[in-house]
Amino acid sequence: MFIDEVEIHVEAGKGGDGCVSFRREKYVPRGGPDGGDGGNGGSVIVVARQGVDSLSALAHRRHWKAKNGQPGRGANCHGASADDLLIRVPPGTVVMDAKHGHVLKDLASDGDQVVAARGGKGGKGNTRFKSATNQAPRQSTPGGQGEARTVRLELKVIADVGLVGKPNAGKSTLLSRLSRARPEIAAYPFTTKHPNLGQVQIDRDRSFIMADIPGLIEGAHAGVGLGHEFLRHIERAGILVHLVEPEPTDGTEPAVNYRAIRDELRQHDEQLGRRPEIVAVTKADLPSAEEIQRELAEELDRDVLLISAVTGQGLNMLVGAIARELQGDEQPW
Ligand SMILES: Nc1nc2c(ncn2[C@@H]2O[C@H](COP(=O)(O)OP(=O)(O)OP(=O)(O)O)[C@@H](O)[C@H]2O)c(=O)[nH]1
Ligand SMILES: [Mg+2]
Repeated sequence: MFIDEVEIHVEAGKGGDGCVSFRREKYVPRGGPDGGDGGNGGSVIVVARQGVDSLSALAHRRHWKAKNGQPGRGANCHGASADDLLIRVPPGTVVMDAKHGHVLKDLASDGDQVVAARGGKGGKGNTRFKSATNQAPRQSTPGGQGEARTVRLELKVIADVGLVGKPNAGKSTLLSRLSRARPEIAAYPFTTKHPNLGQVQIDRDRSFIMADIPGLIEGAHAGVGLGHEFLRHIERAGILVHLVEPEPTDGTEPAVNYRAIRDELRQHDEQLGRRPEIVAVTKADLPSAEEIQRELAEELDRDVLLISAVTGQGLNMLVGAIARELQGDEQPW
């Protein structure tokens, strides 16, 4: 399952208590204080790591507790500090305080991290309280409490380009052809149940992230089908690529399908309706594809590409058009 929102409870470790102890050795009468300090409690740290691709692993475990620091001991032994507990999340995860709603940190890139709960400091042993006037202190301090809080993690899928279209339009096939992503592909609608991301190379130094979301159907903005939950992922995409199937198996008209998706996008979010859009008729290898493309271009009075993820036809043009749009180049293609 692709999980993009979770709430977890994090609890840092308590600091170890300081120790009260006195040196007791043969031939050393009234040895001084030798109680060591407690170790620090472990903190809970949320860290963004490339390669972690969803919050799924966190959905199964609500409580995350770091270990306590060890208490100090005699002979001036300090207690060991506990290791920090690392919670690995994908880059693009926003860490929030669930109770107060404020953002602790937006972990945008690989390696970004935030202390979600700070470990308690170790207490001081009685050695620390030794002074000229008090040679045999019986004082020590307890270890500090670790912080605890509920944090909310939200993964913002950051895609440059969002693929939209009816179920079965060929979105996943296109993504698999253009990137190394391997989404499930099948000859029936609603194959894709969660967003897939892939990195598409334009040339040696330039690339963009493309998101494939579940197919949209009428009523998607109101929660029908699967795509609605994921429309918010493409809210952040700069460009939409709208795929239109030339020969829908349900016998519907390509142009009608195109309009239906446009309506869903607009009704979900007015902004989304105004996003730059590249339209492409898919499955160019099918006999009717070329004619459908011509008709659609005429009807919409705009450019419509013709592509086939199977034969590769038109894919360079599509990537070129996306690249130009990403650069903000108004040049017509
Ligand atoms: N002939 C032909 N078939 C294609 C092409 N692209 C995709 N298909 C087929 O169309 C069917 C649907 O493809 P998918 O990529 O799963 O479609 P989708 O848009 O991701 O569908 P959902 O995930 O269900 O919304 C599969 O049987 C593909 O093999 C193409 O360029 N030519
Ligand atoms: Mg799919």
